[in-house]
Amino acid sequence: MARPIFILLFTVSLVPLIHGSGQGAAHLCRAYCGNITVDYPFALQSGCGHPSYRDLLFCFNDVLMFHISSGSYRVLTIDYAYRSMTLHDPHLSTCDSIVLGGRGNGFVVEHWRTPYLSPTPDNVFMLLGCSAQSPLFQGFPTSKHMPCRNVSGMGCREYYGCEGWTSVGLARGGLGYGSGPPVCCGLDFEAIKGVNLSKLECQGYSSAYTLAPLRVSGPSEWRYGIRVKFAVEVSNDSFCKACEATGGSCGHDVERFGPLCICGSWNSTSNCDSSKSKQSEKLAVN
Ligand SMILES: *[C@@H]1O[C@H](CO)[C@@H](O)[C@H](O)[C@H]1NC(C)=O
Ligand SMILES: *[C@@H]1O[C@H](CO)[C@@H](O)[C@H](O)[C@H]1NC(C)=O
Ligand SMILES: *[C@@H]1O[C@H](CO)[C@@H](O)[C@H](O)[C@H]1NC(C)=O
Ligand SMILES: *[C@@H]1O[C@H](CO)[C@@H](O)[C@H](O)[C@H]1NC(C)=O
Ligand SMILES: CC(=O)N[C@H]1CO[C@H](CO)[C@@H](O)[C@@H]1O
Repeated sequence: MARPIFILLFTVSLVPLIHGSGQGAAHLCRAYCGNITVDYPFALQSGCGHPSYRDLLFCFNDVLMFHISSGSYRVLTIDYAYRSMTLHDPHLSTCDSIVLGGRGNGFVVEHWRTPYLSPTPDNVFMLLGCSAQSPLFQGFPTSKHMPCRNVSGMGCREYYGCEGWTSVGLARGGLGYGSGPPVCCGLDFEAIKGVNLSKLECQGYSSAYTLAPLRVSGPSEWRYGIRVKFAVEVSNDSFCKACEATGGSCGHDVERFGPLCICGSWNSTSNCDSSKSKQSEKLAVN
């Protein structure tokens, strides 16, 4: 007689348990934009992902956009294993097309985000048409001691060989050997900490990266775009691992930015197996 009632009670109390600790919440924060997967530490939803990447990515008509203080960039790829992403700025100069006139975004990250987001050390920024008064050249009395250099085997000497120079009225080759500042100055991001074209008094820029250890022969084969690395604190990664292991999705408190494990119908500050409501559900089952 008591048996059917017991089974009924057992089943009813088991439902929220399966829902809470099952796979239901695990991918609650995962999203897709076009063919790009947006997952921890990134998110498209408020409260999801790591707080350092909040208000960073937006999806418009299946196009994933990356927004920082210098502007918006299209996200081409996100590599979660190597913690890097590649970005595209339509006004960035390539080998075929040199864009002057200061319309490019450059690359300036909000100060609070810099520990978590910066261009990779093997990404070369080539600043184009900078004035002699540019802060870049201050403190370098002769053109022999410019801060400009090659990065990962990519530099201006090769870039001067590009087809694009002819369309801006500058002859290919032989640029940068005059008395004034060079027309192109290659740098890694660490050297300048920000590519602000108006502050640096430059007319344009290019950015290229190689996918090491591949060696490419010339500037027509470099990949143009900005390669950015992202890093989250290791300590918070363990919080996230514990959260995901219990079926949750990693997020944060939208007001205080502390870590939060999103467990479906409720949130936990540790993981989805450790809340009072959860414990009471377990007691009910027993
Ligand atoms: C994603 O789509 C773009 C075009 O929309 C394509 O160029 C790219 O190769 C695709 N990437 C993957 C991983 O399918
Ligand atoms: C859980 O956290 C997310 C993100 O902060 C929030 O949007 C949601 O309302 C919270 N849910 C509950 C039940 O508190
Ligand atoms: C770039 O520099 C200019 C001039 O110093 C400044 O007004 C502007 O806010 C800077 N832009 C960014 C994105 O930091
Ligand atoms: C690097 O810079 C030097 C001197 O400007 C140049 O001769 C060389 O071709 C550049 N490229 C590489 C790949 O080293
Ligand atoms: C930036 C951030 O979210 N830091 C948090 C990492 O996790 C610890 C606790 O595990 C928090 O105290 C930090 O605020």
